[in-house]
Amino acid sequence: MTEWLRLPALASAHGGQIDSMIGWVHVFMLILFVGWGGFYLFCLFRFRRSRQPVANYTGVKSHTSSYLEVGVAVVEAILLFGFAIPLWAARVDRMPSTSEALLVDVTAEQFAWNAHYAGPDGVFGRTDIKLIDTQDNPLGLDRSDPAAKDDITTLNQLYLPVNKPIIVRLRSKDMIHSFGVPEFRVKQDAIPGLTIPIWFVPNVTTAEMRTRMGNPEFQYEIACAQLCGLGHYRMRGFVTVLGTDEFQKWVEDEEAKLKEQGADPFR
Ligand SMILES: [Cu+2]
Repeated sequence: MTEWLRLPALASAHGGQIDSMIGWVHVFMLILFVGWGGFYLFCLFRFRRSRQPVANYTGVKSHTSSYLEVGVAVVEAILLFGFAIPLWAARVDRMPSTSEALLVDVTAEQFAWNAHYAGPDGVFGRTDIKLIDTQDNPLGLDRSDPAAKDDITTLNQLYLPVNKPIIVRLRSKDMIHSFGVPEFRVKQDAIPGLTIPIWFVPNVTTAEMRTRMGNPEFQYEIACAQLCGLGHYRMRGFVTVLGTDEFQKWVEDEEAKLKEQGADPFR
């Protein structure tokens, strides 16, 4: 229905609602544009100098324009209260429960995206600002904490299972960044000092999207959508949406890697 908008391909459960709202806003704005443009042209013609050599100090007596103004305000109120606010409320208030969703902490920094998964135990390990090492431990994860032993961290790469609610808890280490994944119709600023949760259900795997688009290189991209410094242009990450089993396999592979590293006494 909204193909005419040429929006990016859609890959999340709630995205259709956002698209239809964008579509309606465009339709109403087109009506306004044609209406106001027509009125402007009418005034240019109706009040041209040859017809109206002297200014009329009484002005317009008819109330048509007031009714039109009220009509516009009503349509805008419908857009706001009928579409925008309920949609926003559904996105923000009705978070899925943490038992049915996958929780991922995403911490933005100049100029990278750090992801942190709780691992099979479902508990996020302790992090400490003193342990932060920009190269080896950008999140300051304390591996000596038992809950942290199985935690998975990734850089600029988010792996997500398909058709499962995902809650991303967004943070920032330095300045305002913005987590934007156009195909998921998700965009949220990451603000230093705040943890902001956002949720969505990715419903098309990366592999499926590649066949659908006929582009074997296709990747979902996390674009930083706030100008955050000189390296802003290269602050991008990727999201790989995997089938449920593939995601499980990825978790197991990461766990195996962690075990191997843990066995090394020099780490
Ligand atoms: Cu940024």
